[in-house]
Amino acid sequence: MVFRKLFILSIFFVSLLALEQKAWSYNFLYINPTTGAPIGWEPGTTIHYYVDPGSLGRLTNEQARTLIRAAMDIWENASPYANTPRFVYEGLLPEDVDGTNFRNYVNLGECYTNDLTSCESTAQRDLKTVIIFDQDDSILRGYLCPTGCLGQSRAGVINGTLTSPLSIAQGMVVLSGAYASSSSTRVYSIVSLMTHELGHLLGLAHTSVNQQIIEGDIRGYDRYIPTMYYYSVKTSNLNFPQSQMTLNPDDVAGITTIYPLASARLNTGTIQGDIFQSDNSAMKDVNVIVRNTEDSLCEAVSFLSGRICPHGLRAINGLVQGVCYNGDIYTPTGNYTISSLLPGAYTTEVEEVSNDNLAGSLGLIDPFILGDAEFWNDGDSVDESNTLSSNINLPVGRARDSINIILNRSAVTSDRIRSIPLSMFTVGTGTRCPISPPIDYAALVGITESAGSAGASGNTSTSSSGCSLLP
Ligand SMILES: [Ca+2]
Ligand SMILES: [Ca+2]
Ligand SMILES: [Ca+2]
Ligand SMILES: [Zn+2]
Repeated sequence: MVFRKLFILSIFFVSLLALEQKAWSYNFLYINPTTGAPIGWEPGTTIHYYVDPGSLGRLTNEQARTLIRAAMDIWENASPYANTPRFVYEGLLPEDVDGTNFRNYVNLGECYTNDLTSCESTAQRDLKTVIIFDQDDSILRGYLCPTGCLGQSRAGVINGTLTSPLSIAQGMVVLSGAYASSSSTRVYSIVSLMTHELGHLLGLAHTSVNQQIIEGDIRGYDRYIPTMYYYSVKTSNLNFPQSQMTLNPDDVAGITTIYPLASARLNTGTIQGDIFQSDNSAMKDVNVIVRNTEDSLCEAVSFLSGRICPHGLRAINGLVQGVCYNGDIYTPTGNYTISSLLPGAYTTEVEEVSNDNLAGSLGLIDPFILGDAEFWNDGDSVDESNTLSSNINLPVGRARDSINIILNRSAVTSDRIRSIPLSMFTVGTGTRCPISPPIDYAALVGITESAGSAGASGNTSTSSSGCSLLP
């Protein structure tokens, strides 16, 4: 049994960890090492973007521009509590960007406004954010991700300096023309890819909630996979009417936490705590998921333990994640903070990060969970049932602290339970995980797609390909 098609989406993951604990949730591309806040664009800023004048797969340039604009609208309207940057179209680039001239526009590494002369590309030096249509995939295949990927997106210029990064000042998105050419790629899958890549441009890293659905090939549940999930779920026939084009609560919490309006603090809450091994030492790099009990598959938000340093400790340059130091003593940390949560009753669980997938895209070295996945329970210790769960009442505007989990076993065993069975979770209204996209994007660009037209090759293979990563 082969799941439709899974493609790993690539990302350059650079993590600068935090000096002090701040309210945040989710996984972020950049974190200010001094303030501990996730790094995005300046609050209230507009992102002025330029677009490749070429075509994207079977889409004309105008169609592709219409769809990228639609994907921008999705993020701009993500949440009433978020002040997502506005995107402003500044025009076409002077030439079709392809394998011969891409270095003027495309970069592998970031640079900083304190020294723009060190930037790789002219677009970086000019602070021009660019959307590139890589019609024959020569930029992606030949430069950005030689093992293949559907897109690449990243910040190109950061305001400030390497040791004192402040905000994103320029970025790029490169989209695969081959993907958009395929007859099995529907228009809304292209919009999903665009939305995912724009999420990176805005500062979000990959997330993982409900990986059981992907790994178990649970048909009809793709509505519960967030846009920033580390795979793109290619929705190529009617078994998968829902795509990652619509944001899920995990995505919304993430963007709200990077770009909070003042109302976010008043209307949402935070759950935080520490994950420990059975000997009480810190357990980093486990996936922590909080779920609203009314609608637990949809209302699920995750964060990797150990991505933040407790107050007074500093991250080691982002290279050794989950380890903090005070200039002398190195301290592993297993803490997590998940914010921008709507009020309600929540459960918290830990699970193993999928070894082949999210772990690789986040640069994790040893993603195994010691022992089983388990729920948090009141008085969590080393010997209760892994499915024993207590509810956490999260009032509006509040934080619940010390939701600590002590793993029940201390070894990586072949029979360990990597994630909580889906049957433990409530399928609620799924209001914030809609089945149908709000807009018929094919119709928006004048393309007719019949129900069967795109499904022919949908189950022929499972293809996943990782791209090169920064540590
Ligand atoms: Ca092009
Ligand atoms: Ca427990
Ligand atoms: Ca336990
Ligand atoms: Zn990605």
